[in-house]
Amino acid sequence: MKDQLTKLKDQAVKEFKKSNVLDDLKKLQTKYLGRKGELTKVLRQVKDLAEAERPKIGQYANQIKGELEVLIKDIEYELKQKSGAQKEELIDVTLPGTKYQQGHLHPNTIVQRQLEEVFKNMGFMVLEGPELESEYYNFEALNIPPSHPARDIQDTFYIKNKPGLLMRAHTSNQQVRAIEKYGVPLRAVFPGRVFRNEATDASHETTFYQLEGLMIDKDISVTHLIASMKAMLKGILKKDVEVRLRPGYFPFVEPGFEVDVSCLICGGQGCSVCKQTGWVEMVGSGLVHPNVIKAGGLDSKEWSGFAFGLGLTRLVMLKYGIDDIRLLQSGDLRFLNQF
Ligand code: FA5
Repeated sequence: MKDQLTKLKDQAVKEFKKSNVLDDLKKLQTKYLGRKGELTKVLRQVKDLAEAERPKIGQYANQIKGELEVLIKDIEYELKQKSGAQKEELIDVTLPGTKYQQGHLHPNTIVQRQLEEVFKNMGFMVLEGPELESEYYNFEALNIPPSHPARDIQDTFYIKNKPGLLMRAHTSNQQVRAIEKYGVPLRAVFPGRVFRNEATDASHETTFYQLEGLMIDKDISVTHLIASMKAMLKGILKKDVEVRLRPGYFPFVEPGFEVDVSCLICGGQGCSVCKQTGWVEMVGSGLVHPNVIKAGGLDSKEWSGFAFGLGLTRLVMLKYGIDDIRLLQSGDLRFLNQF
Protein backbone atom coordinates (compact mmCIF):
# COMPACT_ATOMS: atom_id res chain seq x y z
CA MET A 1 0.00 0.00 0.00
CA LYS A 2 2.94 2.26 0.68
CA ASP A 3 4.03 1.90 -2.98
CA GLN A 4 0.53 2.63 -4.14
CA LEU A 5 0.56 5.84 -2.06
CA THR A 6 3.97 6.91 -3.38
CA LYS A 7 2.83 6.37 -6.98
CA LEU A 8 -0.29 8.33 -6.32
CA LYS A 9 1.72 11.17 -4.84
CA ASP A 10 4.15 11.30 -7.81
CA GLN A 11 1.31 11.31 -10.26
CA ALA A 12 -0.52 14.08 -8.34
CA VAL A 13 2.65 16.23 -8.10
CA LYS A 14 3.21 15.88 -11.85
CA GLU A 15 -0.32 16.91 -12.68
CA PHE A 16 -0.43 19.79 -10.16
CA LYS A 17 2.75 21.24 -11.65
CA LYS A 18 1.28 21.19 -15.12
CA SER A 19 -1.72 23.34 -14.20
CA ASN A 20 -1.50 26.84 -15.69
CA VAL A 21 -4.73 28.29 -14.44
CA LEU A 22 -6.42 28.32 -11.07
CA ASP A 23 -9.46 26.43 -12.37
CA ASP A 24 -7.34 23.43 -13.40
CA LEU A 25 -5.62 23.43 -10.03
CA LYS A 26 -8.98 23.41 -8.20
CA LYS A 27 -10.15 20.48 -10.32
CA LEU A 28 -6.98 18.50 -9.53
CA GLN A 29 -7.34 19.30 -5.84
CA THR A 30 -10.83 17.76 -5.93
CA LYS A 31 -9.56 14.83 -7.98
CA TYR A 32 -6.93 13.87 -5.38
CA LEU A 33 -7.94 15.41 -2.08
CA GLY A 34 -11.74 15.87 -2.43
CA ARG A 35 -14.25 13.78 -0.43
CA LYS A 36 -14.30 11.21 -3.20
CA GLY A 37 -10.70 11.90 -4.26
CA GLU A 38 -7.99 9.31 -4.98
CA LEU A 39 -6.03 9.90 -1.79
CA THR A 40 -9.18 10.02 0.32
CA LYS A 41 -10.18 6.64 -1.10
CA VAL A 42 -6.83 5.14 -0.07
CA LEU A 43 -7.08 6.69 3.38
CA ARG A 44 -10.47 5.05 3.83
CA GLN A 45 -8.90 1.64 3.17
CA VAL A 46 -6.42 2.09 6.04
CA LYS A 47 -8.95 0.81 8.53
CA ASP A 48 -9.00 -2.58 6.67
CA LEU A 49 -5.26 -3.10 7.08
CA ALA A 50 -3.63 -5.33 9.61
CA GLU A 51 -3.47 -3.61 12.97
CA ALA A 52 0.35 -3.46 12.95
CA GLU A 53 0.49 -1.71 9.57
CA ARG A 54 -2.33 0.76 10.17
CA PRO A 55 -0.39 3.52 12.08
CA LYS A 56 2.59 3.49 9.68
CA ILE A 57 0.50 3.66 6.52
CA GLY A 58 -1.92 6.12 8.10
CA GLN A 59 0.95 8.41 9.06
CA TYR A 60 2.50 8.12 5.59
CA ALA A 61 -0.79 8.88 3.87
CA ASN A 62 -1.33 11.97 6.07
CA GLN A 63 2.22 13.13 5.34
CA ILE A 64 1.52 12.88 1.57
CA LYS A 65 -1.75 14.74 2.04
CA GLY A 66 0.09 17.52 3.91
CA GLU A 67 2.80 17.75 1.24
CA LEU A 68 0.23 17.94 -1.56
CA GLU A 69 -1.70 20.67 0.28
CA VAL A 70 1.48 22.77 0.66
CA LEU A 71 2.28 22.23 -3.02
CA ILE A 72 -1.23 23.34 -4.00
CA LYS A 73 -0.86 26.52 -1.92
CA ASP A 74 2.47 27.33 -3.59
CA ILE A 75 1.15 26.78 -7.10
CA GLU A 76 -2.00 28.74 -6.28
CA TYR A 77 0.11 31.70 -5.05
CA GLU A 78 2.24 31.68 -8.20
CA LEU A 79 -0.78 31.50 -10.51
CA LYS A 80 -2.44 34.40 -8.70
CA GLN A 81 0.70 36.51 -8.98
CA LYS A 82 0.90 35.77 -12.69
CA SER A 83 -2.72 36.67 -13.44
CA GLY A 84 -2.42 39.93 -11.39
CA ALA A 85 0.69 40.97 -13.29
CA GLN A 86 -1.01 40.14 -16.57
CA LYS A 87 -3.91 42.36 -15.64
CA GLU A 88 -1.53 45.26 -15.00
CA GLU A 89 0.07 44.72 -18.37
CA LEU A 90 -3.29 44.84 -20.11
CA ILE A 91 -2.97 48.34 -21.53
CA ASP A 92 -4.77 48.86 -24.77
CA VAL A 93 -2.50 51.30 -26.55
CA THR A 94 -5.10 51.83 -29.28
CA LEU A 95 -7.63 53.37 -26.85
CA PRO A 96 -8.00 57.18 -27.21
CA GLY A 97 -6.00 58.98 -24.51
CA THR A 98 -7.29 61.50 -21.98
CA LYS A 99 -7.67 64.81 -23.76
CA TYR A 100 -6.43 67.80 -21.81
CA GLN A 101 -7.83 71.22 -22.69
CA GLN A 102 -5.02 73.51 -23.63
CA GLY A 103 -5.34 77.28 -23.57
CA HIS A 104 -4.26 79.50 -26.43
CA LEU A 105 -3.90 83.16 -27.22
CA HIS A 106 -6.96 85.28 -27.87
CA PRO A 107 -7.10 86.58 -31.48
CA ASN A 108 -6.74 90.15 -30.14
CA THR A 109 -3.48 89.14 -28.47
CA ILE A 110 -2.23 87.31 -31.56
CA VAL A 111 -2.74 90.40 -33.74
CA GLN A 112 -1.40 92.75 -31.05
CA ARG A 113 1.83 90.77 -30.83
CA GLN A 114 2.19 90.69 -34.62
CA LEU A 115 1.71 94.46 -34.76
CA GLU A 116 4.29 94.95 -32.02
CA GLU A 117 6.78 92.96 -34.12
CA VAL A 118 6.07 95.08 -37.21
CA PHE A 119 6.73 98.28 -35.27
CA LYS A 120 9.71 96.98 -33.31
CA ASN A 121 11.32 96.20 -36.67
CA MET A 122 10.83 99.86 -37.62
CA GLY A 123 12.54 101.02 -34.40
CA PHE A 124 9.43 101.77 -32.31
CA MET A 125 9.25 101.12 -28.55
CA VAL A 126 6.22 99.23 -27.24
CA LEU A 127 4.76 100.96 -24.17
CA GLU A 128 1.88 100.18 -21.87
CA GLY A 129 -0.21 102.71 -20.03
CA PRO A 130 -2.98 103.01 -17.45
CA GLU A 131 -6.57 102.08 -18.31
CA LEU A 132 -7.82 104.12 -15.35
CA GLU A 133 -6.73 107.56 -16.42
CA SER A 134 -6.93 111.23 -15.49
CA GLU A 135 -9.06 113.61 -17.51
CA TYR A 136 -5.85 115.53 -18.11
CA TYR A 137 -4.01 112.86 -20.12
CA ASN A 138 -7.16 111.54 -21.80
CA PHE A 139 -8.45 114.98 -22.88
CA GLU A 140 -6.77 118.21 -21.76
CA ALA A 141 -3.19 117.32 -22.73
CA LEU A 142 -4.64 116.41 -26.13
CA ASN A 143 -6.03 119.87 -26.76
CA ILE A 144 -9.55 118.90 -25.60
CA PRO A 145 -10.48 121.30 -22.81
CA PRO A 146 -13.49 120.69 -20.51
CA SER A 147 -16.81 121.24 -22.31
CA HIS A 148 -15.18 120.72 -25.74
CA PRO A 149 -17.70 118.88 -28.00
CA ALA A 150 -15.03 116.25 -28.88
CA ARG A 151 -15.57 114.81 -25.38
CA ASP A 152 -19.01 113.67 -26.49
CA ILE A 153 -17.65 111.76 -29.52
CA GLN A 154 -15.36 109.84 -27.16
CA ASP A 155 -17.67 109.58 -24.19
CA THR A 156 -16.45 107.10 -21.62
CA PHE A 157 -17.07 105.85 -18.07
CA TYR A 158 -16.32 108.15 -15.14
CA ILE A 159 -15.48 106.93 -11.66
CA LYS A 160 -18.09 107.60 -9.00
CA ASN A 161 -16.89 109.91 -6.21
CA LYS A 162 -13.48 110.29 -7.89
CA PRO A 163 -13.62 113.51 -9.89
CA GLY A 164 -11.07 113.72 -12.68
CA LEU A 165 -10.74 109.94 -13.10
CA LEU A 166 -12.13 107.96 -16.04
CA MET A 167 -11.60 104.79 -18.07
CA ARG A 168 -9.42 105.90 -20.97
CA ALA A 169 -11.42 106.46 -24.16
CA HIS A 170 -8.42 105.89 -26.41
CA THR A 171 -4.76 104.93 -26.33
CA SER A 172 -3.93 108.56 -27.20
CA ASN A 173 -3.77 109.06 -23.42
CA GLN A 174 -0.21 107.75 -23.75
CA GLN A 175 1.02 110.45 -26.11
CA VAL A 176 2.01 113.14 -23.61
CA ARG A 177 2.91 110.58 -20.95
CA ALA A 178 5.48 109.04 -23.34
CA ILE A 179 6.96 112.40 -24.41
CA GLU A 180 7.32 113.37 -20.73
CA LYS A 181 8.92 110.06 -19.78
CA TYR A 182 11.18 109.31 -22.77
CA GLY A 183 11.79 112.71 -24.36
CA VAL A 184 12.46 113.21 -28.06
CA PRO A 185 13.12 112.04 -30.72
CA LEU A 186 10.53 109.38 -29.99
CA ARG A 187 9.06 106.41 -31.82
CA ALA A 188 6.57 104.37 -29.83
CA VAL A 189 3.41 102.29 -30.09
CA PHE A 190 0.90 101.90 -27.25
CA PRO A 191 -1.40 98.88 -27.56
CA GLY A 192 -4.22 98.41 -25.09
CA ARG A 193 -7.83 98.28 -23.99
CA VAL A 194 -10.07 101.32 -24.26
CA PHE A 195 -13.62 102.09 -23.18
CA ARG A 196 -16.55 103.92 -24.73
CA ASN A 197 -20.00 104.77 -23.47
CA GLU A 198 -21.87 103.93 -26.65
CA ALA A 199 -24.42 101.52 -28.11
CA THR A 200 -23.01 98.26 -29.44
CA ASP A 201 -23.56 96.81 -32.92
CA ALA A 202 -21.65 94.53 -35.33
CA SER A 203 -18.65 96.90 -35.41
CA HIS A 204 -18.92 98.82 -32.10
CA GLU A 205 -18.11 97.60 -28.60
CA THR A 206 -17.98 99.40 -25.25
CA THR A 207 -14.61 97.79 -24.54
CA PHE A 208 -12.18 97.22 -27.39
CA TYR A 209 -8.50 97.38 -28.29
CA GLN A 210 -6.51 100.08 -30.03
CA LEU A 211 -2.90 100.48 -30.95
CA GLU A 212 -1.56 104.00 -30.95
CA GLY A 213 1.53 105.06 -32.86
CA LEU A 214 3.53 108.20 -32.15
CA MET A 215 6.62 109.55 -33.85
CA ILE A 216 8.17 112.87 -32.79
CA ASP A 217 11.22 114.15 -34.60
CA LYS A 218 12.26 117.00 -36.86
CA ASP A 219 10.48 117.62 -40.18
CA ILE A 220 7.94 114.83 -39.89
CA SER A 221 5.35 114.89 -42.67
CA VAL A 222 2.20 113.08 -43.79
CA THR A 223 4.40 110.87 -46.01
CA HIS A 224 5.99 109.31 -42.90
CA LEU A 225 2.53 108.70 -41.49
CA ILE A 226 1.16 107.01 -44.61
CA ALA A 227 4.27 104.85 -45.06
CA SER A 228 4.03 103.59 -41.46
CA MET A 229 0.34 102.77 -41.72
CA LYS A 230 0.82 100.93 -45.02
CA ALA A 231 3.65 98.86 -43.48
CA MET A 232 1.38 98.09 -40.53
CA LEU A 233 -1.58 96.93 -42.62
CA LYS A 234 0.57 94.88 -44.98
CA GLY A 235 2.44 93.31 -42.04
CA ILE A 236 -0.81 92.02 -40.58
CA LEU A 237 -3.11 91.36 -43.51
CA LYS A 238 -0.23 89.95 -45.61
CA LYS A 239 -1.65 91.48 -48.76
CA ASP A 240 -2.10 94.88 -50.34
CA VAL A 241 -5.47 96.20 -49.29
CA GLU A 242 -7.35 99.12 -50.70
CA VAL A 243 -7.03 102.09 -48.37
CA ARG A 244 -8.89 105.39 -48.47
CA LEU A 245 -7.83 108.55 -46.69
CA ARG A 246 -10.40 111.21 -45.85
CA PRO A 247 -10.21 114.32 -43.74
CA GLY A 248 -11.03 113.62 -40.10
CA TYR A 249 -11.33 115.86 -37.09
CA PHE A 250 -9.39 115.13 -33.92
CA PRO A 251 -8.40 118.16 -31.80
CA PHE A 252 -4.95 116.64 -31.15
CA VAL A 253 -3.83 116.52 -34.80
CA GLU A 254 -3.66 119.03 -37.62
CA PRO A 255 -4.33 118.05 -40.35
CA GLY A 256 -6.32 114.93 -39.36
CA PHE A 257 -7.32 111.89 -41.40
CA GLU A 258 -9.54 108.88 -41.12
CA VAL A 259 -8.12 105.81 -42.80
CA ASP A 260 -10.66 103.35 -44.14
CA VAL A 261 -9.87 99.85 -45.40
CA SER A 262 -11.91 98.13 -48.07
CA CYS A 263 -14.19 95.69 -46.21
CA LEU A 264 -12.67 92.21 -46.38
CA ILE A 265 -15.77 90.61 -44.85
CA CYS A 266 -17.97 91.31 -47.89
CA GLY A 267 -15.26 92.17 -50.43
CA GLY A 268 -16.54 95.73 -50.58
CA GLN A 269 -20.09 94.69 -51.53
CA GLY A 270 -21.69 96.04 -48.34
CA CYS A 271 -22.57 94.23 -45.09
CA SER A 272 -23.48 94.94 -41.45
CA VAL A 273 -19.80 95.38 -40.47
CA CYS A 274 -19.14 98.14 -43.05
CA LYS A 275 -22.71 99.42 -42.73
CA GLN A 276 -23.32 98.70 -46.43
CA THR A 277 -20.57 101.20 -47.48
CA GLY A 278 -17.88 98.71 -48.53
CA TRP A 279 -15.36 100.52 -46.25
CA VAL A 280 -14.38 99.95 -42.61
CA GLU A 281 -13.10 102.89 -40.58
CA MET A 282 -9.85 101.59 -39.18
CA VAL A 283 -7.51 104.37 -38.11
CA GLY A 284 -7.69 107.96 -36.89
CA SER A 285 -4.48 109.83 -37.61
CA GLY A 286 -2.72 113.08 -38.42
CA LEU A 287 0.21 115.33 -37.65
CA VAL A 288 0.58 116.04 -33.95
CA HIS A 289 -1.03 119.36 -32.99
CA PRO A 290 1.44 122.03 -31.74
CA ASN A 291 -0.53 122.26 -28.48
CA VAL A 292 0.14 118.58 -27.75
CA ILE A 293 3.86 119.08 -28.47
CA LYS A 294 3.77 122.00 -26.04
CA ALA A 295 1.89 119.93 -23.42
CA GLY A 296 4.84 117.53 -23.63
CA GLY A 297 7.15 120.41 -22.69
CA LEU A 298 8.66 120.79 -26.18
CA ASP A 299 9.12 123.67 -28.57
CA SER A 300 6.49 123.13 -31.29
CA LYS A 301 8.56 125.13 -33.78
CA GLU A 302 11.45 122.73 -33.42
CA TRP A 303 9.61 119.40 -33.13
CA SER A 304 6.88 117.84 -35.23
CA GLY A 305 5.33 114.42 -35.40
CA PHE A 306 2.60 112.09 -36.55
CA ALA A 307 0.17 110.00 -34.53
CA PHE A 308 -2.40 107.38 -35.35
CA GLY A 309 -4.91 105.31 -33.40
CA LEU A 310 -5.69 101.94 -34.97
CA GLY A 311 -8.89 100.07 -34.10
CA LEU A 312 -7.02 96.85 -33.31
CA THR A 313 -10.22 94.87 -32.70
CA ARG A 314 -11.55 95.94 -36.10
CA LEU A 315 -8.31 94.79 -37.73
CA VAL A 316 -8.74 91.40 -36.01
CA MET A 317 -12.22 91.20 -37.56
CA LEU A 318 -10.91 91.92 -41.06
CA LYS A 319 -7.97 89.56 -40.71
CA TYR A 320 -10.08 86.58 -39.62
CA GLY A 321 -13.38 87.43 -41.36
CA ILE A 322 -15.32 87.92 -38.10
CA ASP A 323 -18.68 89.50 -38.89
CA ASP A 324 -19.64 90.65 -35.38
CA ILE A 325 -17.25 92.40 -32.97
CA ARG A 326 -19.27 91.20 -29.96
CA LEU A 327 -18.12 87.60 -30.54
CA LEU A 328 -14.59 88.55 -29.52
CA GLN A 329 -15.53 89.18 -25.89
CA SER A 330 -18.38 86.70 -25.70
CA GLY A 331 -16.23 84.07 -23.95
CA ASP A 332 -17.91 81.52 -26.26
CA LEU A 333 -15.49 78.61 -26.68
CA ARG A 334 -17.16 77.51 -29.95
CA PHE A 335 -15.92 80.80 -31.34
CA LEU A 336 -12.57 81.07 -29.51
CA ASN A 337 -11.43 77.52 -30.23
CA GLN A 338 -11.21 78.36 -33.93
CA PHE A 339 -8.04 80.39 -33.38
C1 FA5 B 1 -9.52 107.81 -31.68
O1 FA5 B 1 -9.73 107.04 -30.77
C2 FA5 B 1 -8.30 108.62 -31.76
N1 FA5 B 1 -7.61 108.58 -30.50
C3 FA5 B 1 -7.43 108.12 -32.89
C4 FA5 B 1 -6.29 109.03 -33.22
C5 FA5 B 1 -5.06 108.81 -32.66
C6 FA5 B 1 -6.47 110.08 -34.10
C7 FA5 B 1 -3.99 109.64 -32.98
C8 FA5 B 1 -5.44 110.90 -34.40
C9 FA5 B 1 -4.20 110.66 -33.86
P1 FA5 B 1 -11.62 107.06 -33.04
O2 FA5 B 1 -12.62 107.32 -32.01
O3 FA5 B 1 -12.03 107.31 -34.44
O4 FA5 B 1 -10.29 107.85 -32.78
O5 FA5 B 1 -11.14 105.54 -32.92
C10 FA5 B 1 -10.04 105.04 -33.62
C11 FA5 B 1 -10.38 103.68 -34.22
O6 FA5 B 1 -10.87 102.83 -33.19
C12 FA5 B 1 -11.52 103.75 -35.24
O7 FA5 B 1 -11.05 104.04 -36.51
C13 FA5 B 1 -12.09 102.36 -35.17
O8 FA5 B 1 -11.33 101.47 -35.94
C14 FA5 B 1 -11.90 102.00 -33.70
N2 FA5 B 1 -13.13 102.21 -32.91
C15 FA5 B 1 -13.69 103.37 -32.53
N3 FA5 B 1 -14.78 103.19 -31.80
C16 FA5 B 1 -14.94 101.84 -31.70
C17 FA5 B 1 -15.89 100.98 -31.05
N4 FA5 B 1 -16.87 101.45 -30.31
N5 FA5 B 1 -15.73 99.66 -31.16
C18 FA5 B 1 -14.70 99.15 -31.87
N6 FA5 B 1 -13.77 99.89 -32.49
C19 FA5 B 1 -13.89 101.22 -32.41
